[in-house]
Amino acid sequence: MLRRLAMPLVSPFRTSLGVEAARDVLLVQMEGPDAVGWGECVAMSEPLYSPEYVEGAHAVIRSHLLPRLQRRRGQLLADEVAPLLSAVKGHQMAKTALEAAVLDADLRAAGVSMASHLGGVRDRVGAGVSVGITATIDDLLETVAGHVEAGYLRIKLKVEPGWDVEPLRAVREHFGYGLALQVDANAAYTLGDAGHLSKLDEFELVLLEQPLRDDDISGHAVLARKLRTPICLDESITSAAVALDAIDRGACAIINVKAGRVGGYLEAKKLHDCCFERGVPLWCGGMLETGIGRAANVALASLPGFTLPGDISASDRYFRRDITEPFVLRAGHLVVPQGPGLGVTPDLEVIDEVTTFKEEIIWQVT
Ligand code: SMG
Ligand code: MG
Repeated sequence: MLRRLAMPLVSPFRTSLGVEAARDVLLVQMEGPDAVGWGECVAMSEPLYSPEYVEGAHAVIRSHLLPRLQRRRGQLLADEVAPLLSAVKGHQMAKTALEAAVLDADLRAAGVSMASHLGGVRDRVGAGVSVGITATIDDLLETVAGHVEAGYLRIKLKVEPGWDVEPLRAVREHFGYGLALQVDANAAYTLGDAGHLSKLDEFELVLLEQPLRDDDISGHAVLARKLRTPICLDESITSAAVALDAIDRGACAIINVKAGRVGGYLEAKKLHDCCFERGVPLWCGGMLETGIGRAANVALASLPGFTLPGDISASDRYFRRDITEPFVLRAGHLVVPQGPGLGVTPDLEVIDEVTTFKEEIIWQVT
């Protein structure tokens, strides 16, 4: 079954791309032979972060992806999903949701947690928080203070031209240099801004995330040589192979890993393994996930190469009421679920309350 949910956010989230006031979530609920599996599609409502968007993901799943899985006879295994879907170009987030649902169903039936299946080595993961662009510097300082008090291990500020040096100076003056601080531009700058971006070096940031356009790997390599601040790529990294190419070309020193952006948790694991081997630090990105996507991210972040705190905040950072048991911040960490599959239980009553659309798709296993 495909479901669309409308989840109000506790406060609007502004980035260089626009403002999100509610999360329009697409969920895949797959009835496996022995268990129900869940997958969350992380596409946003508009195609601004990436070319994918919720309506489009829904359409491509219904018309092009599910039929390719349904043609396969017998019980479908999670590692067959990506090869079966590979003829369809792009649509990584839609593909990821399907693979995640199949994987969750398989693992729940087998009694194995997603973390142990992927090769997790930690029972809790460090939590960072992403702070949107605020109306004033005072609002920003107040927001950051709340997150620091809550115990988040690092703060990420969204930046854009006109909202970078000044807010960073204010945060450093107020909280000092002991605070782990990084910024994310969501591709809002050009190489012509290199001189301006080098002013960020004095703030001793952990990293500068995706300053330039998604398709500009060579531009990032040029910029990286001009800055002291390490460059981290997000939007540009669409597969393990692209990640290796970007690293080899000196375009980034750190990678933000999002399964939805690379086409699945299994591809994300592959990306992890290559980067871990090369000693490239990783952290797990976020797309304002509900408990379902968050559980999968927490499992992924428990792999050994995830050495920096991720954008995996507690559920209450975004939602007053989550659709699974909430993830709670404990001494700056989230506990990795150990139960079968995602290890969290989707609350059908709550899910039904926020569901705006349901589409039953008959799964013909012959
Ligand atoms: O889940 O905490 C989260 C969101 C983290 O900032 C975050 N995500 O570019 O990394 C990113 C953004 C993408 C979503 S907002 C457009
Ligand atoms: Mg980002």
